[in-house]
Amino acid sequence: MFNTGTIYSNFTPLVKSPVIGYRISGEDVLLVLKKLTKRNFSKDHSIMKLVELHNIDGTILDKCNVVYFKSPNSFTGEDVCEIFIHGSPLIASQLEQLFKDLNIPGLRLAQRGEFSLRSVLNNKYSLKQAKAINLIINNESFSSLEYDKKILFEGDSVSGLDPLREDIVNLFSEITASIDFVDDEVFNFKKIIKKSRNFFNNCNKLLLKNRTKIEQKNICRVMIIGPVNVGKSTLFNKIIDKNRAIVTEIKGTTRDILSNQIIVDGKKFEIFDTAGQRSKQGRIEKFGYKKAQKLSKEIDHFFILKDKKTKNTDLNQLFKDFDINKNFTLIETKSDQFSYNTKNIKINHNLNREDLIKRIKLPRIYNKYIDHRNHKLEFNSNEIEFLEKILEYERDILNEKDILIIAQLMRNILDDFSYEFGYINNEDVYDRVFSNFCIGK
Ligand SMILES: Nc1nc2c(ncn2[C@@H]2O[C@H](COP(=O)(O)OP(=O)(O)OP(=O)(O)O)[C@@H](O)[C@H]2O)c(=O)[nH]1
Ligand SMILES: [Mg+2]
Repeated sequence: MFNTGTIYSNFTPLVKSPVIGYRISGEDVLLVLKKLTKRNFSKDHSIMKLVELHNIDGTILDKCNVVYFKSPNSFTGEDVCEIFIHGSPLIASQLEQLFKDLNIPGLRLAQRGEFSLRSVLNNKYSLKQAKAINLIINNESFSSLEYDKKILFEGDSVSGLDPLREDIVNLFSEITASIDFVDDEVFNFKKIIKKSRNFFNNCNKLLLKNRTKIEQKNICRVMIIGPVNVGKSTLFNKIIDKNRAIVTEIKGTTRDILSNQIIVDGKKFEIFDTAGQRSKQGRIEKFGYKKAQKLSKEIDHFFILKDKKTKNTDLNQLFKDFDINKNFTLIETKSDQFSYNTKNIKINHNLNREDLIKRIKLPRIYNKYIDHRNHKLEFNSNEIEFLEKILEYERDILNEKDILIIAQLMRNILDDFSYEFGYINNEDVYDRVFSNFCIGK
């Protein structure tokens, strides 16, 4: 599984950007640095240094920041260096060519995940923590992100699977011990089945509770609706901070639904701009309006926009057309042009984005619909899959009459846990089996 050699790879995408990062790990890091920079880094560990990188012919490849981490105080536990070249994919390709031209035996491009693998093999991280790093990068929801960060920073013991692993080690120890040493076989068998049933019941309960939590959405969907020309698209563009929707003085400018995801104060929203309501809609406009109506069932909150020209009949029509309960805010637009004497929220296109978002109370709307306090997770999605796999043993074990077969199935579960956590528990089991014995037995 473990391939030797000093490995290198970019750790940022190879696209035009302010910087591109390369990481090198292995015993020849100092040698590589010496050849690249003509300096000895052995005393300069964990310090960012601005240096020149030299090509083989002595010309300068780049002038950039380099940091060297001395083993074992690095991500992989080996000597590591990170090079932050200017963010040109061309310089990156020159650097990769240079790595080859250095002719250092064993210096090679890293395989996928090889840095993390080395960090696990060198006991810098547990397998679970290494997996958590990957999940953190790929997480789509804040609740999962918080859970995976906890595993990474605090270790395996915070995983919801850890107590279950304990249970299964105990159960397996008890079964193995009882096979050889218990006198009342029937009583013993019943006791083991009862404990197994409790174990699976607990797994089922946890699965049910956490699966729905993971599936619970964490995006707040907000739809902007209103009569034509009131300034819906203007508000939409301001909220999403882009000029996505066309804004003109022509009534019926927006015809299709537009949507955009944004994060405000760490809260995720999907904002929808819609075709305006009016009695004489064009064919395409009508089509778009219908699409918005259909989607309204899935919307958390509506911003209903009106201006001085909006009639009550227009508003009533909107309430008829869309699936709205009490989940709306009435907003009066163009307050620079019209004066209102109502208590409704008033906006105009001269407000800056920050003030606008405050005025329409976007973060508060999120809290109302998405209660993120309830989102504390005990498992991540991988662990939920694992739990489902474990539950496939339930029927076989609870229906089995032969204690030896039950023991074997328990052994399989234990192996699955070992695989999940990245270690084999033989010692754990032996310790418990024998510590449960009476002296002399
Ligand atoms: N004075 C003033 N004009 C505004 C304001 N907001 C929008 N407008 C103007 O009103 C017109 C319509 O704006 P839009 O944002 O396209 O309105 P809409 O509701 O999306 O219109 P439809 O897509 O046709 O339904 C444009 O000419 C805007 O420049 C505002 O706050 N003040
Ligand atoms: Mg519009």
